[in-house]
Amino acid sequence: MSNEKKRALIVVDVQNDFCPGGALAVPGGDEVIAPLNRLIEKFLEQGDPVIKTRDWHPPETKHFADFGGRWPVHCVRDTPGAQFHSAILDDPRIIVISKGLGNDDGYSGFDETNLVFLLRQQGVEELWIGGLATDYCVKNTALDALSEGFKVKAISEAMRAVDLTAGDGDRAIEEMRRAGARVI
Ligand code: VGL
Ligand code: ZN
Repeated sequence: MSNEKKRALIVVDVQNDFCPGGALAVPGGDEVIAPLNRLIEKFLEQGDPVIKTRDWHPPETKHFADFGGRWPVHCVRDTPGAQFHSAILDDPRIIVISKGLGNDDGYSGFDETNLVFLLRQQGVEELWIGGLATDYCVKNTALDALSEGFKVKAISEAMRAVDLTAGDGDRAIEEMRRAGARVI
């Protein structure tokens, strides 16, 4: 047995609506695809779990500005905007976690999902995290992972920020680092 920690890759919300042309396009959002695809291949090759999260909202939710929230309508379940970007690798071994199913923001992949159960069941200790967007779902997923006791590697080249306020992405990375993530 090697003494390496059992690891998993979390690919956060690489969906059409967060990529250029989408309803809530993250600047350079599609640039995360190439580095994430390389990692997906590597993890699958080594038999390590790969998890994709997806924002999967109902048509009416307080998450959307129309109903009192902050965001334009995006990633409504079962619509083209909620589909994974066609260039991000697909594979039957990849586990999909849907989040944001109700009235809450549901930024974190751990929020009202079975992600923690699934990771513990597989003996995972370390999470590699990238995707969209740095300042919301990536950050909240990383912070929850740290609170749950996982080691976290935040893959900076494989994430992009909404940056509603300039510098939000950089501040999010700093926050993840301060909470104990290794930024790589
Ligand atoms: C996200 C804003 C709204 C994200 C989701 O995936 O980071 N951001 N919903
Ligand atoms: Zn959302």
